[in-house]
Amino acid sequence: MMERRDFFKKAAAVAGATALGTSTVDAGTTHQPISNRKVGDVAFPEKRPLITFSDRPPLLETPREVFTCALTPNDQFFVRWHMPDIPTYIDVDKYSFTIKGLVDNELKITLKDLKEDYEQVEVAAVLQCGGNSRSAFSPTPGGIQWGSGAMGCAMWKGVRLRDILDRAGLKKDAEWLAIQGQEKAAYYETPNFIRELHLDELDDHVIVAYQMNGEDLPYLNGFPVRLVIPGVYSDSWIKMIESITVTDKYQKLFFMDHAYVIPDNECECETPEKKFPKTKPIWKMNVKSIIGYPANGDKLTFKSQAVVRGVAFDGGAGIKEVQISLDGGKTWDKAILDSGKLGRYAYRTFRYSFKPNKLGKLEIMAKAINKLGEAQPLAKDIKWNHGGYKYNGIDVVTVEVV
Ligand SMILES: Nc1nc2c(c(=O)[nH]1)N[C@H]1C(S)=C(S)[C@@H](COP(=O)(O)O)O[C@H]1N2
Ligand SMILES: [Mo]
Repeated sequence: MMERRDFFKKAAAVAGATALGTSTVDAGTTHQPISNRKVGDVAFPEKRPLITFSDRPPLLETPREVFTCALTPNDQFFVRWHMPDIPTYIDVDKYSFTIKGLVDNELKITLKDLKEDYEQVEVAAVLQCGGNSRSAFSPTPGGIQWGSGAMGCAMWKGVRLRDILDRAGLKKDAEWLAIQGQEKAAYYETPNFIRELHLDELDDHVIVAYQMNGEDLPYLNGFPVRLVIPGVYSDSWIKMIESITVTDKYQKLFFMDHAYVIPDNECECETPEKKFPKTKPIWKMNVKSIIGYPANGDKLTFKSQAVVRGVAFDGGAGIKEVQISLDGGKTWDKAILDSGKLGRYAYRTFRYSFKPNKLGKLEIMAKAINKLGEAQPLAKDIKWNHGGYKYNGIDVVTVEVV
């Protein structure tokens, strides 16, 4: 297996500089925004140019046109890290993660153990940041102004977390897992990136994954090993796992209590003027679709066949249908869905053919409905929250018919 270091050398050779090899940025800031969104002017290892919000930590968004295929290519898969300092070198032969705390046998699991000592499983699942599409909220909440590309779908391969915990043997008081990544906070006031999960929230689909779309995880997507929790927002999908600690108590760690939380009320909503006092962590994803083609500003030819294409998904109930409107939402027509063979946690791709019969601006809208009957709301009906989480308004692109 290639050492990760080699990837940096390669990226540096191609572009003259790699974003992560340099460390001129003061490490105290949690992120260093680049003022305008632009497609990569810095090279990131194993990545094609992506929409770049920051290089330290890397914050990279997938362009819309990638959302026409069911599996997102690894080199176009979005990237989100919280700390400016993430390990730039991992010794593959020495790497292991630990299972500790309230277990009968503390385990140190190497990549080889993971690949050889446990049953291997695969799951296709969407990884989506809770803040995906944040920039579509009105007014716009603070935070990274993601468009629709803080998401991707991959075929993940690894081992069931359950099987690992069974091997360790949970003590009878075991209730919570605290999962920690390898990166360390720059200053002691900044908490490490740890997520706490209740054991009841884990099912057999939760895996510790070392492979993505048939290859090693890309370095920036969590090499060598990350958590995959199908159907759930990705702040819980800890990358570059260092340890899993079993506890009997919830430890109130920063990212659970302060970030990635929404109002704990029926509508999960609040007003910009008044914060709802009680919060809960985001968890299951809501139903959503994104049009991959055409994109805003594209030109379609009058009276010739055009095909709208995109992806739809939800938290695992499964997509029932995707509807398209060409008249501002007055009438809706069914799009054709793919067979769904990747399973209920993956993207369903859709397509819709039509012939534009009017010259000028045309709005194309896509609305997904899941098997529970939940549908995407119109942008104007979207419920607002301070974190800018869970945006799932009906997607709209505006094209020009010429
Ligand atoms: N170790 C670690 N894991 C992490 C994070 C992080 O900062 N550190 N960020 C989380 C968040 S909020 C997101 S959106 C996803 C992003 O995963 P990706 O970079 O593979 O797209 O990783 C999650 N896991
Ligand atoms: Mo995220």
